Amino acid sequence: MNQQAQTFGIGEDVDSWKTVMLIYNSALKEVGTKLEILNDEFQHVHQYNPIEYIKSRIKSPESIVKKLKRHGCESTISNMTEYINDIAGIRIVCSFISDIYRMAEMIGRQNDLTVVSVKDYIKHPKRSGYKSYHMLVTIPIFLSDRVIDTKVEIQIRTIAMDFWASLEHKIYYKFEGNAPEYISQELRECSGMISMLDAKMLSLNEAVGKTKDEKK
Ligand code: 0O2
Repeated sequence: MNQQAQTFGIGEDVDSWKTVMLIYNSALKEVGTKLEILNDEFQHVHQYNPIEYIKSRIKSPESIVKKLKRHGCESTISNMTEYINDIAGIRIVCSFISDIYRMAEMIGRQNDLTVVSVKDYIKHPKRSGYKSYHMLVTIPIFLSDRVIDTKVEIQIRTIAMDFWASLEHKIYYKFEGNAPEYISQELRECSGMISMLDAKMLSLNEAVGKTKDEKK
């Protein structure tokens, strides 16, 4: 039977909190499995793992309400599914910057995923110094009587970018977004150091690869 896919936030028989959470959780499982398969296949072909680790989470109700407020929207289920893109979020942490783009390309080639948008905060860091590669994708979730295209935000970053982002997140929230300028400035400087570290690690890794090839 061919079922017509319904996009979350448009088809309004997805009305209860529990149903919505069941669907987002299913989307996280589907995308998580896909990523593990890609990583296993990569390991099999290249004897190398591009992914260090994967974390996934469902956004907390408090964060959803806060974000809706920031968007100037009422806290309703339909606003939440329509306007909040990162209710289901997966973070892929890679060793090297080159792995990030490799992963993004592999994800983009998956036929049953639709890439809705991409934000490259590595090439274009945020003013805070934040760096990461974000992909908003939808994945069809097959329920017993309908198919729901569900949004998942994938953040791909290096270990160093993840280290910076999680500390900056803690500091930012301590000051509730109003950190003194010298702290923001120092965080931006730390972000620059992280980029140098990432670049250095990548060049060392490439140098080691070349040495290995020459020995063959
Ligand atoms: P939390 O608590 O991590 O969930 P959009 O509606 O998608 O266009 P949005 O959501 O602001 O607007 O998009 P963006 O910029 O892609 O940010 C999404 C997420 O990226 C954030 O979710 C953070 O997780 C992370 N992020 C973005 N900017 C920063 C930053 O400057 N520092 C840190 N540490 N993380 C950042 P939330 O909901 O804001 O927060």
